[in-house]
Amino acid sequence: MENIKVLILMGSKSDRPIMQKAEIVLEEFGVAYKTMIRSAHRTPEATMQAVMDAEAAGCQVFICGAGMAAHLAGVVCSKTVKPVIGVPIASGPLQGEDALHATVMMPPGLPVATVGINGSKNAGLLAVQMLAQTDEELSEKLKADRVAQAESILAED
Ligand code: RP5
Repeated sequence: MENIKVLILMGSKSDRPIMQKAEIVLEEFGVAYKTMIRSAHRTPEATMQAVMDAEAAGCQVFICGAGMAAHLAGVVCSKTVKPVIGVPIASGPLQGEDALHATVMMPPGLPVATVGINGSKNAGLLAVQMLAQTDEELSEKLKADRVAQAESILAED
């Protein structure tokens, strides 16, 4: 794995259309990332290996998207002290209610920063904000993005 700042993991290729919104944000902000399909249940060993490989490659933030009994973010959190952002994905009959609870209700001591159901754009932005703590250029880009958002709302009158 080459140098990266963020690793995006998702439980299935069916999660890709949602998780691509996080990729788009990271690309817009020029943040190096890698995306992998790894499942807490279907590929537990490979998931752990991905976390270790990413840390060795300089990864500072993990973004994990999964649906249904979504344990991916929690399992990744068990293996790293880097921040983990969980994206509950609407799939299956409960349409993300299950994934939201499975992702956000971590036991005390193992925090996962959970965004809303299908909230992968915010996951990408939150990862950028975390990285911006030690990167003034990223911080300035975030401020410019907030200004652009406000201008776009005000222009809708
Ligand atoms: C979860 O089960 C995945 O994250 C996905 O959201 C859901 C369904 O997976 P597939 O059956 O589409 O592979 O593990």
